[in-house]
Amino acid sequence: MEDGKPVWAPHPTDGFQLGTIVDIGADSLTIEPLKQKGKTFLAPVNQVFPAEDDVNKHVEDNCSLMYLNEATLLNNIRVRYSKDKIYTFVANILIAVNPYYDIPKLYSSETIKQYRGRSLGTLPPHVYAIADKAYRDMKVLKMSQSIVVSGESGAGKTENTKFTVFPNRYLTTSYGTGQDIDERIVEANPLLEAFGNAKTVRNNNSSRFGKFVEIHFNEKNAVVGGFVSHYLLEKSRICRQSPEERNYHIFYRLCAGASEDIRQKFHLGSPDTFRYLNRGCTRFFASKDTDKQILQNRKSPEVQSIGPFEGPAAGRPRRLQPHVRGHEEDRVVAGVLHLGNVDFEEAGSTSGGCTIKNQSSQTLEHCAELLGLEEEDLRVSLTTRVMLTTAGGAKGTVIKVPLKVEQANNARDALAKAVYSRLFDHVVTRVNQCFPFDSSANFIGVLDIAGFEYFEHNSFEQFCINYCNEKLQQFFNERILKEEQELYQREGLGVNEVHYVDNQDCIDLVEGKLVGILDILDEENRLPQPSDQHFTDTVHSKHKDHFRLTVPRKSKLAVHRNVRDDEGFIVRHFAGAVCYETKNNDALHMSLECLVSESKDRFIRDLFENSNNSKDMKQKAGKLSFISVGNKFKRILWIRVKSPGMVSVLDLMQGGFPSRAPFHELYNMYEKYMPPKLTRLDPRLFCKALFKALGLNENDYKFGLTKVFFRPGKFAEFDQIMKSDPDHLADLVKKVNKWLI
Ligand code: AOV
Ligand code: MG
Repeated sequence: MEDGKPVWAPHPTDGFQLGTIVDIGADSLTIEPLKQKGKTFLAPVNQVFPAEDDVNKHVEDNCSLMYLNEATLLNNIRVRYSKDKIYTFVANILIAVNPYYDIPKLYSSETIKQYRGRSLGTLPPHVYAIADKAYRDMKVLKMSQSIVVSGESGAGKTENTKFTVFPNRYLTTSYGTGQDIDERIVEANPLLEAFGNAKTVRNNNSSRFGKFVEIHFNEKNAVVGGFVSHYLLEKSRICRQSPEERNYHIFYRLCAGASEDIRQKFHLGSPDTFRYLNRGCTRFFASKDTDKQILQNRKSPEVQSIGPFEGPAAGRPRRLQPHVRGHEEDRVVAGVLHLGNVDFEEAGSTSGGCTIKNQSSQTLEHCAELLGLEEEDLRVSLTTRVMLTTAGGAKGTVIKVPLKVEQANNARDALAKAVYSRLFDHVVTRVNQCFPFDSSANFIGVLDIAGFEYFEHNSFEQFCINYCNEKLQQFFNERILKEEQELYQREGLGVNEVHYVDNQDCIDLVEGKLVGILDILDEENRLPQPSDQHFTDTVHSKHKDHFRLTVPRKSKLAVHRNVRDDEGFIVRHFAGAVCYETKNNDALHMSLECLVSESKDRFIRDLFENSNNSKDMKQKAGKLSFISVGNKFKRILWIRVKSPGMVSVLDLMQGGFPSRAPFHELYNMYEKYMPPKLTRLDPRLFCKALFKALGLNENDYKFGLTKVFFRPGKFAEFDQIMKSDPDHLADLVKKVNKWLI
């Protein structure tokens, strides 16, 4: 970095601030901020980055920056964002910033038309450009394509997914057949969001499940169908939310939007009257995806839009029909709410067990009625646990063990989680039944999963989500690496290797054979008496000095909550360290599971019988497994700003030639400094002559077929030489002339 040249230095709230270096220490630099002359501060050397000459200029592809680093990338995105240009490329990756308002015409049908059939890079960055690229690749390569959306909660993953695949959106609008399949794919989404999205502190419409949406095309490349796979619905939310968060939207819609008739039939009251809602936030929100419809007309179409499945007219794809009778799904949702209100107290006897508190309230009765169970059976199953005993040699004697209050609470919650998650499976199955599927040749898939997350308490759910993100990061690194290498090859650079640090060790820690955390967990479950503590101990003992794994320190929290401080482990992910608790209260007792799977109610019975076995689900099961999805990814969309993921991509690119400029652009930029003799050359030769004359180090740049590629920072160095003092330039011109002769 040169004296007096502006640099980006860390700023406590803005990320980076402009300044100049006034002194250089052993491992830190003294910076004087441009805005506060005289107020110098120290910054670590590796957190100070060279700035572009004009910090108000922006580029569509970050790779055309003279200096590509975390700070210039952020600044470029910031400048663009202030002009409502929310999309930016980094080579083939698209970065999107959430504008939190509807930018006029950004997604209009005119815009959709513009992007149709146009190559990536010919129009401003847009999610439509990625969608069209996926479509054209599918057509040319005759191979299914996938788009991966990633980013932290609230980044805009789901919205961008919708702009890509859901109706009136890019793929179905551009390449639909105009039949009602397009509309059907649209109808599916609000339904999925009603059951699988919730208000969190980060996002009023946070997706609490991952999904892979496929749009299917026939031989002629027209839209013919769709399929949705889902995974990892967050179950803990069904029973409890943080004070500022809510349960799944459907609960509130039912409480507020159901007709009087239904309210009475299902014994519904306001959200405040239900334990599964009233410990979280019970307010309604007017934003477009949460409660607007309820608040506007006190009626939610979702509540009515799926009813008993009427079966297809022969051969005809089915549609999600608004229906008038049944309300099966709503009934189950109401059943879960009433189940949550069942309370236990210590039994007066010496049994050590518990009984249902406040027996005169009709909670248990309502719950049993809605779930098609006998009240007495439900009472017994919630307060006792059936065990097989081998005592006294009498094999297989069934005994009923009374549950303590805390155990009964856990059993009740486990039942609620099982019922609701089966219901969610069913909703997805129903959605899929509405899409035709026969004539598919290829598909374009969009993967929208929950981003990396950590809370005060992290359970197995966060562990799975973060593991997924770790895999995604790895896949992404490999993909970018491959694409960079392919580009270098196309341009004839003769560079084969780009070095970077990967996260394989973290992935091995999770999925390694026998010693990986997942295998250890499986093994634990096979023991006669699995225990949280034994599992935790095994994890620690198998990975004693693993860089990625540590024992949590004794925290105040642990003391306070009466949890042993070693009941868990800390994993150092690419995106940060997360402490996972290993206590497991979720197990559904066999007796409870049997009870509901033998419900008098056919709908409930089917939930427990079919949800995992339906043919469709099985056929598609491969897609639920992350790795097989990973192997199919072809096209990448990356929605992420100022995240460890983006930084890691930059790191990766720094190993190669991250800055690039087409010959003709360089020609236009520097033509005016050069003598006519040189400017008569075609742009490629012009650049060659210039570089040769400058005597640039050949390791710092490479000539491709259409562009010059620069090592990190070298583009800017070159630019500086070109724009330096007149004497130097005259000298340079002489050199060029000499070289030309
Ligand atoms: P997420 O999917 O990335 O979070 P969403 O896609 O739900 O985030 O975006 C959150 C909210 O931001 C949306 O409800 C919109 O109000 C707004 N928004 C996002 N992108 C746009 C856009 N391009 N134009 C206008 N508004 C937008 V999470 O699912 O929490 O990880 O689990
Ligand atoms: Mg989402």
